[in-house]
Amino acid sequence: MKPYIFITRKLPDEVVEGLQDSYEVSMWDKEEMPVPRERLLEEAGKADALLTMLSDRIDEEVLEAGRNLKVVANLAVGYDNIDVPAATQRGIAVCNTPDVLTDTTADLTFALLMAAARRIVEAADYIKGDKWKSWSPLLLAGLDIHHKKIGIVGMGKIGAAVAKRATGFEMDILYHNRSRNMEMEEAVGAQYVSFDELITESDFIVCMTPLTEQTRGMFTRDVFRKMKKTAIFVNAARGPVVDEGALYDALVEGDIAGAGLDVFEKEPISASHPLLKLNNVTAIPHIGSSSIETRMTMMNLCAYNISLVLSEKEPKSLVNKDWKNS
Ligand code: 8YV
Repeated sequence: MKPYIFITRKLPDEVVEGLQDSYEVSMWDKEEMPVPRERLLEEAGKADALLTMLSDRIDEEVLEAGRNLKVVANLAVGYDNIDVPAATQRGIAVCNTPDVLTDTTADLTFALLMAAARRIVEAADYIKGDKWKSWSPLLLAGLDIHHKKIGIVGMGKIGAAVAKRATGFEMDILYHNRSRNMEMEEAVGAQYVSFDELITESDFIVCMTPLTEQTRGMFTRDVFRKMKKTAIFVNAARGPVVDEGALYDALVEGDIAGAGLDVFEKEPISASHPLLKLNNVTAIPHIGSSSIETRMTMMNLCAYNISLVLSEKEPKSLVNKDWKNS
């Protein structure tokens, strides 16, 4: 009998076909997301490998159900949806997709910053909505980006790639991180500062931090109040790092000028979400790594990691280095 792989979302045929020679593969191919809990538990009970999405909660219950489970390959660099210690305890490898999405996500983050600053979405709606009848000097005037101060919270690989892009706009770069990244400081001339200094001094505050118990809810109303009134807040990391109610109030009451958001507290959000009612919010549906090239590479990397673990080889990108020692 071939080992069994369950994939929690429909993937392109070319990715799945590559697995079908050696494995039995099935997929959740419905619109509904995430996979209903009962089905996920049932599949985990049969599977040797799971190929999962950020929207799947892979907690202790799922891992416990996975009697034959050897690997969970998450289609993301982040893995805050997976109980990694519980997987390690059970000798299950957790794999992610680092590096391959760094530049794509940094491109999108910068695009979001630019769109929010220069009101690109509002301007596009204006012209398509047939409102361009006249002209005034301040028609759809936005904020400059070049020579301004960008503050990056979370200086991992994607944060560093955003900083690199900021040098092209001759921006001053501040950053805050758990630890200093001297190599990056030298490469782009970034300055390490406290979180307080970053939020008070920056014109653009870009959140690139992973979601952890330390970062959950770190952007509070108090934090937004300390920002410049002309500041733009960009979040392309994780929604729950921000208190969304506080962000809404900050935008409505003018604590900050605008926000560019790729991520939300609870995804997907509907059009009735309060933040989507605001003109000073540029919102997109969690597409940071979504270029065709990068998403294909990410899917193939997940498939490759699964095939490596199932043939008792070391996976290419492993989160829990100690998975075999449990
Ligand atoms: C996801 C992301 O890959 O990699 C991450 O951590 O947030 C995105 O790139 C994407 O949302 C699919 O789950």
